[in-house]
Amino acid sequence: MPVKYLNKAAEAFAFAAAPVHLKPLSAGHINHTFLADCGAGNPQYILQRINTEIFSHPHELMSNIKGISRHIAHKAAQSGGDPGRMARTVIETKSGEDYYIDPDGKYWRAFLEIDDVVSFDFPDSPELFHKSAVAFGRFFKQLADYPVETLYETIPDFHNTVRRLEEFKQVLAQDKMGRASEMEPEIAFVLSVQADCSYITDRIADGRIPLHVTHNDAKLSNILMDKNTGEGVCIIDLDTVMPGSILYDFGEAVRFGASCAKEDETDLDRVQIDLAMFKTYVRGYLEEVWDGITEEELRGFPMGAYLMTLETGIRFLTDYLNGDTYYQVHYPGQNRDRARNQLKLAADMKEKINQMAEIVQQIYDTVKIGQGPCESKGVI
Ligand code: GN1
Ligand code: MG
Repeated sequence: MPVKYLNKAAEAFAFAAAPVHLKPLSAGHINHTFLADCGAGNPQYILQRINTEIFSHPHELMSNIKGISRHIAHKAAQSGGDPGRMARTVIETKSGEDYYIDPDGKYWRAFLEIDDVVSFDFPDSPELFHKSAVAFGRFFKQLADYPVETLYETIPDFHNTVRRLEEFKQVLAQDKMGRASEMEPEIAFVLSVQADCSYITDRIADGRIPLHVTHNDAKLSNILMDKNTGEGVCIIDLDTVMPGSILYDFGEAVRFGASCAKEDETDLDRVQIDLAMFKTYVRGYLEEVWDGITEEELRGFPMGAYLMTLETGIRFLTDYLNGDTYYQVHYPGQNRDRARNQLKLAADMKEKINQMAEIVQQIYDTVKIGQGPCESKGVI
């Protein structure tokens, strides 16, 4: 379906030249995204219509994104990197605003497109996945001294798994689409593991787990990687950067990238945690963050992976029961398939949680002995 006012929005931004082509990009379940091609010799831009049903305060959203992007650009410059590639550049409208409001009241924004990068929906190799872990580890470190209290909570309780469970129960009680009978095994699974949901929230509440600046949607597909070297260049999709736990980011990355199958795979026999890939991610991530985390956080890594997967499964299931009002679906039943996939993965992680814990501890000890990256120190 054509997106209304796309051309008008494209005209509103201070691009180097008028776009000659606006290409829809399929990435993401939430916003509508386009690549604005401004012709040979000119930069390209990302033009996005913000989903204000979900992000109801776009000015706060843009304030967060500008703040952290400037911070990352500064850190990149300090370490001799190219800030224009390593941080998101927000493009203002011709009248100097961070966003354009179309005649229907919809909000649009634009970013400079970064050249010679690719992103992946699935890690083709352990090397790639390792690089993605390093990229997210760096992101965490770069923002470690960012004033967390200045960030707006763009979606309150975003990773509050207990709240997500409550919402699920409310929607289930209504069963307004009559879909609950079709999802009985999945519903039974969620109800059987509900006591697990408070693992992170309890620890945040009593101070055992600290809040940091976290990405909160730290999946592989949200990293732009250099086409030639494969190194992580820039972390994107900064809408949910908020105060959060490192377990959210570690968990999201594992949920998405350490599964044997993609998030929408319908052959559930293929959906399970790949412990070798899990180990790869743990290694890359700990090589960066090992000296900036507490013992309690380290111990929580396997639960973080399991809970982010369970939470995502609960969210897809809730949306399916509720008539697909949150996530964009490309075919009827996609949220049902996504829910089955994620809940199967969560069940598999729960079974393997002790093995995951052993891997985390072993890698931590190894990284600590080597005081950083394992390979360069000859440790692994
Ligand atoms: C959504 O923006 P996108 O499509 O990358 C969602 C994440 C989910 C993810 C599932 C704001 O991410 O929380 O983990 O789908 N983002 C929002 O792939 O709800
Ligand atoms: Mg997102």
